Amino acid sequence: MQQDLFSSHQTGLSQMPMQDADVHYQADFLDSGTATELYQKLQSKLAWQQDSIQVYGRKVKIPRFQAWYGDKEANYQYSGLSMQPNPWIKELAQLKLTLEQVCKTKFNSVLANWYRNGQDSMGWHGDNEPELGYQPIIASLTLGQTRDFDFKHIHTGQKVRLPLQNGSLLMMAGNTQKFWQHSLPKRSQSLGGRINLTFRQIF
Ligand SMILES: O=C(O)CCC(=O)C(=O)O
Repeated sequence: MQQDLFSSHQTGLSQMPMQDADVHYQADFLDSGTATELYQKLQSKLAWQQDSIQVYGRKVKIPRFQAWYGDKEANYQYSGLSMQPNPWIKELAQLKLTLEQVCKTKFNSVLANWYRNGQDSMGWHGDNEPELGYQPIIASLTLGQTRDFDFKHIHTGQKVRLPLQNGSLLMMAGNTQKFWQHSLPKRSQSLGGRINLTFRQIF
């Protein structure tokens, strides 16, 4: 892998035609070779943990592994979990700088999600915790297996499906988290692993 891992990234985000939202997507942000290599590196290198949440009074393991990296003060509360950041590693710090230029904003943390197979998933939610601030900008990079990413408008119920492919970048901004929820549904087919990196600014 070259010195600057991401110097060859493409910039060509396209806006999705979604009302009450500001969503941009680029399928080939990283070329597939770079994305696959990065998937393998991060899968073995990140401090993955499988947390549990309370569901109807029962402790249930979430169906994916997660790791949180960022600046010291970037503590994140989410579904009753409090995540303390691991210090930046080289690959994530380089990506952060690249994505800050592309998205024209600052990020101080990244949530990494590792979906081992089609059974791993994430339920409906909005990234609207107070510490993400007003109109959060979230840069979401996919490495590995293509997975469907679903949006649902909280008032109209309208649904939009976007298959996120290896090396793709999804940027959500503006009112997206206010009016839309998103999820990564389970799949019964046998699917390979996927890592998703969501860069955020925690206030
Ligand atoms: O894996 C994905 O693309 C979804 C991640 C997500 O929704 C989140 O981290 O809030």
